[in-house]
Amino acid sequence: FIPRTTRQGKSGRVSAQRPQMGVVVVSEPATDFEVLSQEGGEVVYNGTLSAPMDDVSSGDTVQQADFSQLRRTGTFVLQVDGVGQSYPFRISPDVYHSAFIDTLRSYTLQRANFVIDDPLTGLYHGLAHMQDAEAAMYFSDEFYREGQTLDMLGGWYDAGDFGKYTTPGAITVAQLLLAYEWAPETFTQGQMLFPAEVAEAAGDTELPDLLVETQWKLDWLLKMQRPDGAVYHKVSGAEWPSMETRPEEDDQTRYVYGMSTYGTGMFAGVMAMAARLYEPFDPTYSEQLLTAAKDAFQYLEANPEPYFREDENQNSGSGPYDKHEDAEERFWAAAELFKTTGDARYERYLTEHLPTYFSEQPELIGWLNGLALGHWAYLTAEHPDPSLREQVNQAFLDAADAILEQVEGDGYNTALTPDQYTWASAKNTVALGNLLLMANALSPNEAYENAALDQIHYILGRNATGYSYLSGSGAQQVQNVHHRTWNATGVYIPGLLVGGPNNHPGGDPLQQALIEDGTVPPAKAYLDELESYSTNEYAIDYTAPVVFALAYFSTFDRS
Ligand code: 9MR
Repeated sequence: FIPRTTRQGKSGRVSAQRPQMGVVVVSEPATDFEVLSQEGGEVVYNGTLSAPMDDVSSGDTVQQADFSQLRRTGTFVLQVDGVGQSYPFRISPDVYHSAFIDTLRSYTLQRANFVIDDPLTGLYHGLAHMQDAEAAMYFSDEFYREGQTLDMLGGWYDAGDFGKYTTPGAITVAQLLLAYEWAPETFTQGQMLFPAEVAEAAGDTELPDLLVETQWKLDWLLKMQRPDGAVYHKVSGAEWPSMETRPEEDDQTRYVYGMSTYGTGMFAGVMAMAARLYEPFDPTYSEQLLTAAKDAFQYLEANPEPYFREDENQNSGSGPYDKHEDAEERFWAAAELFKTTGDARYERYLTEHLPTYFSEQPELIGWLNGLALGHWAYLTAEHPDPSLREQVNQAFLDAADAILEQVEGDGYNTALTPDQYTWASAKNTVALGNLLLMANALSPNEAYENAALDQIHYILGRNATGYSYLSGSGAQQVQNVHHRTWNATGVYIPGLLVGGPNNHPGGDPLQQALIEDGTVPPAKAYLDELESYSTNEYAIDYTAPVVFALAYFSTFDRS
């Protein structure tokens, strides 16, 4: 029995068009359902269940309970005689508010090289990884020799590990900035309830909190750029610290690892975007960001072949994030620079070097693919070529229609096909939903919007395991997240999206054992266990699309 969370309209009222729906897992078909107020058990709604359907990804037979007509706020339970009662769920205009703020705050709590002393969660750790001030080159290139040290202080830790990586960093900041660009009024000063150290460091800036926080990562990314414009891939230790290691205790040498052209493209994309958005607050900083973007792009222009790291095999204490092609990221870089500067030479680069990518269907935004961001930048640039714009528009809508078809045919209305329960499936679900929100902006269609909201319902618990994959939200919350700081301090950290079900866990032995005999369906291939890093780790790029979606769906008290 999985209750569906409820969305409120932008007006702050529950909108009549937004379906509220629970999913009932059945062994014997049932016909009717009731919604009861939690206090007092008063029946507030009676309805008829949809016909049973077999859900392929979960192996469940499910029926849906639509109670869109229920117009009351409060806390309720859904009941089906002979089947049981759901978890209590709330219908209220501010139902996503705390999840939204938690996801924003999660970035502050991931800061590296910073004292974290957070009165809200109780999380505390001292200054850590200060050896990043002298991160050692792992290899020699034409600029630095092996062992030479560079200042790489700053940024966020990537995940449950302490590595700092360019590509998930860039794609994360880009999605946060996109959320800001869509609805700047959603992001205010004071909303992130910064711990005192963060507020103090921010000083008397006019920036909304979100841009204070993204600047923390942007500043680090700037340090990752080589003198010739290319961008190094990561900074990390050469060994994985144990899960009991507090950040302050991890005193191993930290290294700078080799550059990639796909990362250089992502860097150019996010810097060009940031240059545009910081401009009204800080023109000098904006200029610095734009120069960095142009330098990175110039490197790509001069180096047309994809390139991925001279030290590719060095992943013994950090993630590979390997991608050996870079066309999508080149597209994003050029399109974003075209949008920010209006300079036609960037559009010319696209038509000369990447002509087929205008009509290529975008994939979900993630470190593996930046094309959707490039498409979006081109679609929203001031003077794109009308026929190329139409190609991009059509490709975007075709991708959205395919996603919508999957969502509508799925027992739990997820965007994932049965073979898409892979690493980071929970992130992928929401990111697919976000493509629908973007499509809705191009060609308004309520079905797109509702299907995007379905993905938020999915991660918050209306799914085949019943877990909310977002820590701190939902009825059955993840408890044993693969996160060193959480585990070593024992402090529950809200706002972290875990990977979710994963039917292709690679080397994760726990998860491998779970799926080995083939009886666990893909949508249930999940373990809420500390060691299950392929299903239960969090990463900054997992939560990023959730911020975008929650910014879209939340209305909160701005008074
Ligand atoms: O999110 C990443 C996923 O897409 C990859 O398939 C996986 C294996 O390479 O790595 C995931 O990222 C991890 C990274 O490599 C290291 N930090 C933790 C990340 C989340 O598990």
